[in-house]
Amino acid sequence: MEYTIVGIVIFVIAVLVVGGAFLIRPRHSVETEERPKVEEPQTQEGRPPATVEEGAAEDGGATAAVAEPAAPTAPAQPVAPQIETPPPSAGRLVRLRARLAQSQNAFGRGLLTLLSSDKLDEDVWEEIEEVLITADVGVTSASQIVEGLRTKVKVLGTRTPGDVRSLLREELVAHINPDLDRAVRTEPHGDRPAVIMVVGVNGVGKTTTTGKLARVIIGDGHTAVLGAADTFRAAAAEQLQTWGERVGAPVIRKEEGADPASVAFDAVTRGIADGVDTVIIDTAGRLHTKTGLMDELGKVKRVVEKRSQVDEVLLVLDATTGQNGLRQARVFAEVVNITGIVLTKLDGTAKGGIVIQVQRELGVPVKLVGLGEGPDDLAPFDPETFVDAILELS
Ligand SMILES: Nc1nc2c(ncn2[C@@H]2O[C@H](COP(=O)(O)OP(=O)(O)OP(=O)(O)O)[C@@H](O)[C@H]2O)c(=O)[nH]1
Ligand SMILES: [Mg+2]
Repeated sequence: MEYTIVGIVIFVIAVLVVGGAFLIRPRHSVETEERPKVEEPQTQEGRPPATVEEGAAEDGGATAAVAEPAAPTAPAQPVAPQIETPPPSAGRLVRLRARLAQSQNAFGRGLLTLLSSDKLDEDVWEEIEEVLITADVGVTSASQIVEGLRTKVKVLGTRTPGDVRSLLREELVAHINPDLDRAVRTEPHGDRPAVIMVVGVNGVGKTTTTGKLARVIIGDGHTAVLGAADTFRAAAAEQLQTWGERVGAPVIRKEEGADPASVAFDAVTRGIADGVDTVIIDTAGRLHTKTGLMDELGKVKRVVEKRSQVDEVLLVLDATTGQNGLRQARVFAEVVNITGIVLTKLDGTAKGGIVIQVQRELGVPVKLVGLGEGPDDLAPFDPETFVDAILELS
């Protein structure tokens, strides 16, 4: 009986074990067959993208944007300003001559027409002198030019249009004086940079010229630091900063109302530390008294000279302002030792004769001319190219 009970128990256990084996089928393989295949998003390198948390853990969150590959636009990253490479300065006046020819048309054409008159009588010579004076050549130079032309015409006898042009060309070039040294001194002295101060009354184009000159220097393969010593307005430093950033030139600036001399000093100190070739210092034009002007510019110069010599003091003069501009230029020339003139806005005036007058009045050469508001519209001045443009000679 006992054997029978044990046998029945063994049979029941056997039935349960075998039945369970059939009933409990592996679910895993079914699932893999039935679940639709989901593509894992891949990065370009073929790796699955990191999650925000992973990116953040690895590099402080800098790569967080990578965690959202499906997003059509990634969040904007701070973009480093694009540094421009300005063109070299050589041949710029030739390239910009069309602007000169345009604006000086009245001047050059008027003279050529009068000189080609059949009869050169007293009235015609007077008219010629008037055209010269109207073009801001100055009274003394105008009468000397007329004298020179009268003598040459007499010697020549007959006059072809070609003769007239070359007579006039010769006379004008001689009055602009091609022998003057017009090089802007931008070369460093050993471990000291060259220092250029840019001065002039307000609105003439000092800051623009400082920016354009930095581009000339950098375009010619050298380096520069800019000093924003016009601390009258915060906007002045801002304006210069924009110029500097475009060409990668550091701009030294301080808060509005800071001492201009200390800005200039810091700019030169930075120039020495960085081993740059040239430091250019933009100054303020809003000075109401001659004493104030003398004090400020004198101090800037003296303080700069504690670090490096001042190689150039460039006086910026707006060519459209005529006699008024000249009067102001004279005041500057009395308080600082001007080494060169930058004549701006020559693109917007027919009064190019001011080149002759300003050199004569101040006894310093025009070294650069501004021919537009574009960043590369500043050109080294060359008397022959200038006169050829006025007379439309190629
Ligand atoms: N057409 C033309 N405009 C120029 C030239 N040079 C400068 N300008 C313009 O003249 C205006 C005054 O230039 P700025 O460089 O700000 O003059 P600034 O002497 O620094 O003026 P302040 O800082 O106020 O004393 C700007 O609108 C310049 O774009 C030039 O050669 N031709
Ligand atoms: Mg300015």
